[in-house]
Amino acid sequence: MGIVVGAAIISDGRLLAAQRAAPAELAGGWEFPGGKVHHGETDEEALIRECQEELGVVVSLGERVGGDWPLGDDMVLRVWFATVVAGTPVAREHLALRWLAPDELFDVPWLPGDLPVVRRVRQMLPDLLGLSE
Ligand code: 9L3
Ligand code: MG
Repeated sequence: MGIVVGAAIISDGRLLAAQRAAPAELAGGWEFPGGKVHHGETDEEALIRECQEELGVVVSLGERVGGDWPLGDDMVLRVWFATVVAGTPVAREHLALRWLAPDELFDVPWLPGDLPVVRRVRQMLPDLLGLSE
């Protein structure tokens, strides 16, 4: 079972969404930036590495978003909230980036595997931002 990690990066109350460039069947879909955990690294190390590689930023990880989210039959997605502690995200490997306000979270076509995670992020966001609904 492959483990894929993703970052729900929050800044100024907005969530960073990234549009995949590849492979062809996923291109154009939006995701939490991240990628596969390599042998010998922890999930958290992998996520920090992926954010550096894909976005050019250093992130600090916060609370986990739910548990293992299925990605097909052979991978699971694990997502953490994160904040940027150095740099400004740029799309090094993605087609585009967008900072989505809470009322824009579903304005992009999320990858099917990421969509339920976005719903959970939506539920957790008020607490995270110190707001009440
Ligand atoms: N994937 C799905 N949602 C995500 C991420 C980061 C990745 N938020 C899927 C796409 C690929 C696989 O996991 O099928 C590995 O991702 P990557 O290493 O190509 O980013
Ligand atoms: Mg990736």
